Amino acid sequence: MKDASPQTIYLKDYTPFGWTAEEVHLTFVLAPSATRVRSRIRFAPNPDAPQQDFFLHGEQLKPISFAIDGAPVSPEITETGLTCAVPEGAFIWEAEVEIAPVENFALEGLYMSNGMYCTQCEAEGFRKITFYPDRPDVMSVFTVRIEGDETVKLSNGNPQGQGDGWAEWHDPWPKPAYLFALVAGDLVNHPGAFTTMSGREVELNLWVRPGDEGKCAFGMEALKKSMKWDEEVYGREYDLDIFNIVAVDDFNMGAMENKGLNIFNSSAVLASPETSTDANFERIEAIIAHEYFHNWTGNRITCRDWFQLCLKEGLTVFRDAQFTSDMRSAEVKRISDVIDLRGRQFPEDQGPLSHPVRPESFQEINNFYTATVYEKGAEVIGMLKTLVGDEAYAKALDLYFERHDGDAATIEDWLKVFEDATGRDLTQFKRWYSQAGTPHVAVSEAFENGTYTLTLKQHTPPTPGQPDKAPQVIPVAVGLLSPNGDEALPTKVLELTEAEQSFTFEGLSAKPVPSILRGFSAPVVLERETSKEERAFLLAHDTDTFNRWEASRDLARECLVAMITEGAEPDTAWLDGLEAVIRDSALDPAYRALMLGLPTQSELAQVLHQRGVTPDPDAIWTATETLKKTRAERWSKLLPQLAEEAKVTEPYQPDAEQSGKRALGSAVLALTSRLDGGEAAKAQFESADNMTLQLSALACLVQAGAGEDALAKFRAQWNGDRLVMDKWFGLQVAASGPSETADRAKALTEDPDFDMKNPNRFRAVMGALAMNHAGFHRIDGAGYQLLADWLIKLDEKNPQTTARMCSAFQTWKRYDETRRGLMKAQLERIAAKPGLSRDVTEMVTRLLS
Ligand code: 0A1
Ligand code: ZN
Repeated sequence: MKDASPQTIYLKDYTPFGWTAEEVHLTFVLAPSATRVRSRIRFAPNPDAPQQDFFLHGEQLKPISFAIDGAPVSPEITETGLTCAVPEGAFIWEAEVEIAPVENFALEGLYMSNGMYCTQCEAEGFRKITFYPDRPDVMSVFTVRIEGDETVKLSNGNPQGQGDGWAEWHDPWPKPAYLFALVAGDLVNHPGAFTTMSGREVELNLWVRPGDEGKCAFGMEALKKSMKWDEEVYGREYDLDIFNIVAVDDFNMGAMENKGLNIFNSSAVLASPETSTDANFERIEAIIAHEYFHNWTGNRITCRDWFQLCLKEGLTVFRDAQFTSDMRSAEVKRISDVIDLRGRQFPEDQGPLSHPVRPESFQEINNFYTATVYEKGAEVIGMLKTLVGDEAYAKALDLYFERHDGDAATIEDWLKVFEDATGRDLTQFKRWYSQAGTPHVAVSEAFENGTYTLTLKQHTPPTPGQPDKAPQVIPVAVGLLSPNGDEALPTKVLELTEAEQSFTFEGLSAKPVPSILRGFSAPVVLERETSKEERAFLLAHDTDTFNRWEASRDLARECLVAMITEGAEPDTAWLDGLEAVIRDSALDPAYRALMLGLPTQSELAQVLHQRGVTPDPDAIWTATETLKKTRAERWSKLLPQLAEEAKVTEPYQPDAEQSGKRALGSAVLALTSRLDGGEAAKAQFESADNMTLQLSALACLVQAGAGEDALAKFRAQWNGDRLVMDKWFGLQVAASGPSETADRAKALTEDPDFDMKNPNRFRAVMGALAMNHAGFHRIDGAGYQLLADWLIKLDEKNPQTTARMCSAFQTWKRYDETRRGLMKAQLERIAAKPGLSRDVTEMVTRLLS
């Protein structure tokens, strides 16, 4: 259990460590409950640091022995580390400690997953392996010896030798301890090779548990594509002789970029057509790219301290999004990213957990691996690129790699590179890193004598600790359309820097229709009173594919809001406009599938709340269901035709073209199931030869209340496959009706295959419960209570995953008094639990604040 008396750490207090770690030698003698870790480190005084005590982090370590320059010493040891008197000059530090990986369920430090040893050291896990200055600005060259009976023993860098019961690794690149990794187990390998742009041969390996060999080919190809792309687009070459990836079943996050030895949650790397959906394939390709790209943006250039997390994460998410856009469809990727941003980051920014992209304080850094740091961090880089242009962006990145290679850098360093490369003053732009909250941009317009004026006003609502906000630099991409649908002005980027600013466009023969925030050029909420006719016009004519989709999304939102608040009928004019788009077979099926999507129920709750209406989850659910049914009935003749168009006749490929068709097919099947009670879904379920078709059919059947047989069959078919069974658990909760969601989830937690210690399985059930809006918010509080029960239980084992899942309660203040009271009571119950971890203490305190 962690130290529960929380201490706040501030960015402004940064001081460098008093020593440099010049060389690190580690020896691991592996044993499940008594692994010995011996360290030998050469420390030298750091001339740039102020005078300080010699302090090394260390948690939950059993001390065995300590020596300095060969002579035994007795440091003072506390719960968080040790202090020791040290010589004035350089010295050799030696320590031996004992740890128990088999008892480590927090999955931080060295732990075991299905008999295999593995590590997770970001952010502060290395201190659970040995005493060390566990901070990213202390970088060192590591040599590692592993002793144990396991057939495969891996660490960072290049192999240096191996023999009976031992293996040695040497990583020539100085790195912080958070990038350290070790894996040992009886694993099998899917090998590959890559020749770099300068002609070096790199050995590639994907290590998995026996039985998973058939799920490696796609990941290996994704890795090679990523390596090639980073050479071609960013000029970045891989820098070791070997690159290892390992799949583990028990992992808190998606994956980890340890130098030369990436460790992946098996759900983020293993794939086969029979067991993985198209969405799984796409996610795997993106995560492999993300971790690989970290080799430069994160590893070669790392962060000075954890406040700078967005330096590596924002940039790497931006890079992986560029990669996906290049490999697949850029328009589909952009729309999907915006849906995700609005679904995960906007609620964060609008609630009690709101924090800047670069936070200024934290108690537990693991609580800041958030959508704000990652996804908004990537949006900030996208805006920077839009503002300076593609060429200047490329120039600035070259300068960044040249200037900071080998550094532990800051956001100031990053922005200075752009200032030097472009001559631009980025002082105001920097507010994107320090101001929390989503800016709102209100638009008004005027047209007189051929001159069209757009007036933009920006305003960011207060967030915790930040009542007043200064104006930010907002790139607003705008295009103007003539009344006949032609483009009167192609896309132009307006730079909004003031609280209020007007932009004029001259020489227009008629009042144009503006298309604003094209491509979603900034992560803001656009406020504009627009007529339905104008939106329908944009839906029919906008040349910007993002805004064309956005027009339909706006109409869908307005239609649902009117249904919820006024009991209005579905907007048939919008449905007709939308029908024209989805009928257009010249358009990409994936795009048409996105067009068929509706705002989520949680997004509708947020919109209502913003308009001063208390959201009623049941009313939102009912309106959404009614609209779905209306659409199905209205388009009943069109559906078979679309289903035909969506058919794939070639053998399964998880590429953009085929998956786009299947996405359209599954949207059509969901509508059809509202008319035929699940008949077509049943047929698809029976005949499916890939997981995408099988799972979408199963979801329709469960949703239609006709899923019991199929669920049993699915379980019998996939019982031995942990990743597929996660889908079985999750889908039942996700697709069930609001009155039964919590009961279903509860019953599943009693299933013998429910294992709370496995984060994937826990999230499958509890994550799906939290995401099922009307189900989670059932008025008797059963959903809240069930989640809180399990969060309390899980915290004893795995504080990190527990803390992340507390965010399910982040919107609690927007609901009615009854629900608010029920959620608050659950948060207070969690907070009152004796021995609560530091991670969860921080989260519930912020949520209740
Ligand atoms: N750096 C990884 C994310 C990550 C963060 C923390 C972890 O454990 C606490 C694990 C992974 C990435 O961005 O992919
Ligand atoms: Zn990352």
